[in-house]
Amino acid sequence: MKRILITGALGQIGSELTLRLREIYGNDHVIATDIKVNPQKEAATSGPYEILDVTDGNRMVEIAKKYEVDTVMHLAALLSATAEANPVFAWNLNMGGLMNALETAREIGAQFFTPSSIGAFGPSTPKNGTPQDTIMRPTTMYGVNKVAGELLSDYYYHKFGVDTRGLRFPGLISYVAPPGGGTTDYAVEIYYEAVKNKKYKSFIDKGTYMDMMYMPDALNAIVNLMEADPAKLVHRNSFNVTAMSFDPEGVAAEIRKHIPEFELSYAVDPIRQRIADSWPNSLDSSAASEEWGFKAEYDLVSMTKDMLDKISKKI
Ligand code: AKB
Repeated sequence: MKRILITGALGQIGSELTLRLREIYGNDHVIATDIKVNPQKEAATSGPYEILDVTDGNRMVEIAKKYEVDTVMHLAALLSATAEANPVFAWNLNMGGLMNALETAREIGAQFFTPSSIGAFGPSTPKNGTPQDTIMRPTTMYGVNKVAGELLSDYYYHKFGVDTRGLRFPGLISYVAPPGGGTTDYAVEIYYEAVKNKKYKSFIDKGTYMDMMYMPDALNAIVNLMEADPAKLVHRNSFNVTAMSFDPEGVAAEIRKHIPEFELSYAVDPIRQRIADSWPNSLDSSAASEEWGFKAEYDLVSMTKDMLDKISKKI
């Protein structure tokens, strides 16, 4: 049975991943950590919780040893738009945190997971059906961090034998914890605004396609990748994964099937638009399917129905 340390456990992925892993491996086997003091979230109250600033490597190792973990899942990071607004801080947090997490895994001999992103690609990457192995010359600080992170994770595998694995996540959509500071966040906001106000002003322009995935599929992908037979893995850091690709008009059209009066307008944010324009339209996730059986259950139709349903009950 795994014993897992999660950093950034109160963030968008961590809030749900912590609970999911506790269901599978037991509450005491999943150690949630985050920088927040006295949090009331379920991820902090349903099992062990420790305060951790990921730039403090000694404290990370101390917690990992205290709980005798055998797996480190490093989620704490700044997302694309926030990183673009604070590039030096983003480098220090995203790369410093990752280095500490990899060092922790190396020191205690743990398996390791960290998410990469579609942000690892750039304007010279093939835009449609973006291959697993292709040009990666991102033009954002977030993307630079993600490519460097992929390379660093592979380095720890080859150099030190750390069992590092990763996923290039698209925009993740969930009704549980809000994202913060991402370029794909519009695709979450649009559902909340549709339920609350029946209208939404998008900061991403019409015709801008990006990959997306519903959170339950993202959680399954993490669990399945970490349980995958290492002998079958040709790639490690990181696998393209996706479930759908749409632009704001596409998601609005699907919402209108449930809320016919829903109105979409635009107030494009030039910074986030520039980031989105540098990312792929749609990824090819066949390497993930072939090497460890990745398959997404939700498409735009089933996700929209579930999101609207769950948000209506929540607010
Ligand atoms: C972001 O928009 O920054 C993230 C991502 C795609 O990595 N959601």
